[in-house]
Amino acid sequence: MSSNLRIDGARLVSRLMALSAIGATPEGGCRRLALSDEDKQGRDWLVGQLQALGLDVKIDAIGNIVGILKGREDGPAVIMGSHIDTVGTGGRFDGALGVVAGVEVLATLRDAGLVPKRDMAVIAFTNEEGARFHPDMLGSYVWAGGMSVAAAHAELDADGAVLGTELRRIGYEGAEKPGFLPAHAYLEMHIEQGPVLESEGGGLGAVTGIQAICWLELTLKGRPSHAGTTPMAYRKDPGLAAARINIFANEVTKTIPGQLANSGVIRVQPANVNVVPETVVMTLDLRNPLDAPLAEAEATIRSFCAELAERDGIEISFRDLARFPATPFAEELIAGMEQSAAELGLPIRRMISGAGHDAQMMSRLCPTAMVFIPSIGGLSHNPAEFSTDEDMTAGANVLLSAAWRVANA
Ligand code: HGY
Ligand code: MN
Ligand code: MN
Ligand code: MN
Repeated sequence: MSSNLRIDGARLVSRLMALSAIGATPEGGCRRLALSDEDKQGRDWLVGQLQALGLDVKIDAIGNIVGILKGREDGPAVIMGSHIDTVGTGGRFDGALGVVAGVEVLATLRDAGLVPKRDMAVIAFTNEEGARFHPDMLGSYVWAGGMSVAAAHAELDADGAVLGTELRRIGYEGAEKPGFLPAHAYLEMHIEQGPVLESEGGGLGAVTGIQAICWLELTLKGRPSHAGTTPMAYRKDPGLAAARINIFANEVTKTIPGQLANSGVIRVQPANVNVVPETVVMTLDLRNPLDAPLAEAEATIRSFCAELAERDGIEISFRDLARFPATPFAEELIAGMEQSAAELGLPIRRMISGAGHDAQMMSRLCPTAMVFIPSIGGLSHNPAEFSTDEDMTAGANVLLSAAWRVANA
């Protein structure tokens, strides 16, 4: 590839904006929950883009969408990708940018008449966010063999909708077996989703790996009673216990280095102003760059809950929603991202990813790395999520260079 080949930044941005119009929210973000009608529209749009490029388009049994540019030789492919599903308060860039950047890399090679030694592909994984179905990174987890198609199809959302039924409803239960395309390497471009790059004056991130993650669902069962007549000492109040657990999980982040905790879901039943709750379902999102301190944090929180249940006379049960270890990326690919940025005269620094990504799953299969671009204001999972055209173009040029190098090595 001539060293001055570049992606078409305007085309990259216009594709991203076209996708962003699907599931656009009044606040300026996107809401395309996995397997929703908006997700289907986004999928239909993407398939149309891949077909228009003349790529070989395949869909697997969990709805992962793959566009393949044939190489000169048969064998494992260099895959680029991410996801197009969003969280409920999603932005325009999380996931979508990595998919349209992969499309842009293949379009650029096609325009230049360049045929790589190896197949190159772009993939959009199903349900990366885990906002509707669990675990997160589900499509790449199934692709990487971590979860069976049957188990994934049986997953339920909070309203009892069945993943497999939803997949068929939107017409995306494909014929291919997940993982059908052997991977030589996986490269993902993504927004940082945090403040680090921007706070250091910008530049790109050569991602060294992804922190460990543990999502727990807690069901707290107490005794519904009258909020006016029941003396405090007589109450079995799961609502109060849930608040205590949330505060305790936050306290643990002060004693265990690198520990993060979030309680994003708290559902109270019967949710009446004058009833001491009967049941509370809450979630804990626990993360740490290292596995051992995360395990320590989880154990500490579980023993706090056991004591609380005993003392307050309530039942507390746990369900795993997601549990993935800290995941280091491949040194030669991280160095490749740095080399590509240097050749393009772009500043880049190594960093860990706070967020989970499909790359966390793909690293089970093949050498994997990511390139980050700055998130303005460090915001993500927020409609105000923003990255500049310039940074998107820079990141996609690094992706082009790094992917081409590994596809021809
Ligand atoms: O939660 C995460 O880190 C990812 O956005 N699913
Ligand atoms: Mn993402
Ligand atoms: Mn996300
Ligand atoms: Mn993610």
